Amino acid sequence: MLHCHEIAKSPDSYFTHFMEGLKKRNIGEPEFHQAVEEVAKNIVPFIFENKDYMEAQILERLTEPDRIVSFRVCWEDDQGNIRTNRGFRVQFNNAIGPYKGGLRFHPSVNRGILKFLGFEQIFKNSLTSLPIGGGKGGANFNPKGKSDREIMRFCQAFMTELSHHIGENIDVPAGDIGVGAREISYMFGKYKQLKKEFTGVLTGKGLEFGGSLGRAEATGHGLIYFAKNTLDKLSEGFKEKRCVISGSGNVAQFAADKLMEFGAKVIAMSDSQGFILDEEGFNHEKLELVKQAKLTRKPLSDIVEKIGAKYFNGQKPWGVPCDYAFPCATQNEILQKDAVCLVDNGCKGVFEGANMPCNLEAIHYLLSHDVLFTPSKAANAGGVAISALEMSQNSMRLSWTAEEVDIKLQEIMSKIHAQCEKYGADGNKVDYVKGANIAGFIKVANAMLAYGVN
Ligand code: NDP
Ligand code: 2IT
Repeated sequence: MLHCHEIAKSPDSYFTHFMEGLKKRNIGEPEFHQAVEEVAKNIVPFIFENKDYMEAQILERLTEPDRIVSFRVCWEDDQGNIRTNRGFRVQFNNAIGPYKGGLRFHPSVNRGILKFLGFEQIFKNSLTSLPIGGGKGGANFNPKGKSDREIMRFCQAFMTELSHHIGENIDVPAGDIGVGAREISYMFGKYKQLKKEFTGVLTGKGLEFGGSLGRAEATGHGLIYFAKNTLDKLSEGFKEKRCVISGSGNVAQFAADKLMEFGAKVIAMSDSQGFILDEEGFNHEKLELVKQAKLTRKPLSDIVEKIGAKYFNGQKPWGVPCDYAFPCATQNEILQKDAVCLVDNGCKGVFEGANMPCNLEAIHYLLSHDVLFTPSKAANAGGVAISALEMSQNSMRLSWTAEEVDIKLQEIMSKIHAQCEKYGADGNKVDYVKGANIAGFIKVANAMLAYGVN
């Protein structure tokens, strides 16, 4: 094995050697390779100028999770059949606080996807300036088509095992795809019963039992506050701007809500089956129909007539001419060909609400065509930030008003923007990818340096 000073001749050779090693050690995990590559492109040149980080092997240590637990989740469906799923928790890094990150229930969930999400979460959580480390978990369980009782039994079985690994000062999960307030409630109830304690072990809880006002809205609203910060800098605004959103779940709904409040025209939303195009623009009544459909896990095609819009089955919305695009569904939903479509149709900004919705080629294409681009670890950090504030409120045993939380959310998103400006300054522009990666890295890396070798 080559030692770091032997391969440290140039950032390029270090990067190539580092990525080769990472891919060899993490076979069959393309999403994890992608997330690390995006970060390493910025961090390798940075650690060349800041050799303490290189000598302490911080990048190598940061890309190896502290631990991963994988477990069987066994439950009974309504017909009395025994069903088995696989659950995970990736505890990636707790240098600056307890592991923190969502739980995803989706049939695609596997170890590599949760490692990419947990890795991203380290940097995102650091950017919030709050004391939270990085983690992620979930199961390859498909909530679609399941009865409420089946969802309950699955959540309880999942928590029965997960409860051994989490705690308010150890690891505090929350929601993600397929996990909202209902699932968090079932899991919280089970944890409370098993441990005989009432502690803030999950966030995104119901308001009656320790949830924070504004948490449900936080990711989507935070995304639009962040986008507004970037547009303010360019003396641009949202008024009458054509906005296309992918997804129609938690993040997408509240992104749409805030965009409408800022006077933008939300003309498209999507789900895993297709997209709705409404040239008039969504209003609150139409958005309410989307919320109700998604609460009962129905496809958008069911409500398209009521909304009075066009429906495009099996298609993504990136061919719709727009000013700004907000991918808020899932990873790798904007590939290079989609980026080409967006640019050809006049799109001037892409703001990531989902985690890693643009692949590396798409990001490169957008940036080289002068499209404003903000990466998820900065732009969607509002959700986990308010989760951290839910933890604070639980510790203090009090709750803040919706207005107080909203003001804090705006301040946090502005501070993240300022950190991106500081570390991503590029002439009179800002490289938000570089800024978010370096700012997120420094705090975690300094904590790791302070701890010595462990
Ligand atoms: P939800 O489950 O509430 O909604 C997900 C939406 O995305 C649904 O409309 C769903 O379609 C669609 N979708 C999911 N998977 C796919 C897929 N493989 N292909 C196409 N469409 C898909 O999840 P959230 O809104 O919570 O999460 C959306 C994204 O935001 C994820 O990337 C998540 O990691 C990220 N995120 C979430 C945060 C949160 O606080 N919830 C915080 C930060 C990031 P359908 O309705 O048909 O299933
Ligand atoms: O990706 C994310 O930041 C989340 N799913 C939210 C995590 C959290 O702990 O609130």
